[in-house]
Amino acid sequence: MTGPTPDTITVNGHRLWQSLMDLAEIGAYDDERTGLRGVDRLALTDADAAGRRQVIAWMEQAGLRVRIDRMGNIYGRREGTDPTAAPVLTGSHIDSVATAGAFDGCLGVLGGIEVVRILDERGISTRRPVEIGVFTEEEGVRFGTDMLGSAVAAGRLSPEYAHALTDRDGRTLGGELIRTGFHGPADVHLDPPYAYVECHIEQGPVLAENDVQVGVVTGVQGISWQEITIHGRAAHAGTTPTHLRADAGLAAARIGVHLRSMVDSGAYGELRATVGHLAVHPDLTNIVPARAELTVDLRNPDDARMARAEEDLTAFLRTLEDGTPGLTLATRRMAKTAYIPFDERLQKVIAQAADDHGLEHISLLSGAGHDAQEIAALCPTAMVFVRGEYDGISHNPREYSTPEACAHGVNVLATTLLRLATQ
Ligand code: HGY
Ligand code: MN
Ligand code: MN
Ligand code: MN
Repeated sequence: MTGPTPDTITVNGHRLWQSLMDLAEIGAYDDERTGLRGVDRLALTDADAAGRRQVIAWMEQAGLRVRIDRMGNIYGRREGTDPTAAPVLTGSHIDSVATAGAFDGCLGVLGGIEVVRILDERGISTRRPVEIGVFTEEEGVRFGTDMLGSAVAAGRLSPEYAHALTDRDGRTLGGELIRTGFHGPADVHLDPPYAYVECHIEQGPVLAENDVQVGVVTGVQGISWQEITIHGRAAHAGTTPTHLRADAGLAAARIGVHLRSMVDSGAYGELRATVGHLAVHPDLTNIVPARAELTVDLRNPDDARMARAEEDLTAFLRTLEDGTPGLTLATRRMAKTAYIPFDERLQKVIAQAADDHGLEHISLLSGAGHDAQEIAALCPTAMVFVRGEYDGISHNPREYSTPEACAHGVNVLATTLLRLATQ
């Protein structure tokens, strides 16, 4: 049957948009260079804490019962008629990178709250409870491991490991949870939900290229993060002959070039490699760098090819070290996740909801990491992608989805959650 059925529900797109804009003002900054307004709300900073308090207020206004666990994960719960039934879970994250837009993660959290508001306004009760999760440190850019809160909730990482992680100023995540008041009492291990569906911006160009409004996500590619520290020898840039140098800066540059040659070789399938952080010390024009630090972000939908890329990079680092007297390299594993396929039955429920809303949709793999890839260890999991403008740029103040695109995605989420919660 095509076309709207009674459980094809639509949300209040204007109210959703307003809450997205209001939340984006918390941690907002003006980018002088571009004149754009960005968001800087790193996990467990004062801005993130203020954003969390705002989301909790909206959850409580929507009648949700709120709990906070030892990782600072926030859950808002709308009871069902059968309190013994496992809940349908939705949600995402509101922590951001330092140069963010208004939508990454926030759309999934505020979209979930909007779904609950509509269920109440329409007087719809569901057998299953509906819960909205707000997961801590999804971005991983402050404490170095991404999808951290959801990985602990799903039992892949321990709270002790997470609490001990430090930011670049040496502050621990555990200490920041206490300082901001988000070291909650609730059990950090999530009871397996009935299903988890997350709505998120695509953060890429595929939906727009195919001129469709909604993406049914088939899975998330694997992620490998490591930090490399290179120790060389400081030396005068003018007086030191090249053959006497142990140049840490040069070694870092060679690693970046080698990563690109690995990608271009095609030997690692659809490998993507990024050196996002690079610092040399003492970072002065006329001194050969004594030390360099860089991060390597690898992505690959094929776990075997990812493993081979990591091994070959390690071998290259050894060659670099052996080939330069006085140079030593140390690596630190920051994050590692495998390719995660999403639940096919849930993907069909999402696709049917999109059809019932008359929305064109395609299936696609997620290039970005998401909390859903962690929660998938607990229950059937899938995602709804929302189209982005400007080639889907993200992790940038230019990140933008139209009010209509956001409403389309959350309407599909709402109808999907309602259908699952009445099963
Ligand atoms: O890194 C990622 O893919 C995600 O945005 N945390
Ligand atoms: Mn995100
Ligand atoms: Mn992100
Ligand atoms: Mn993500």
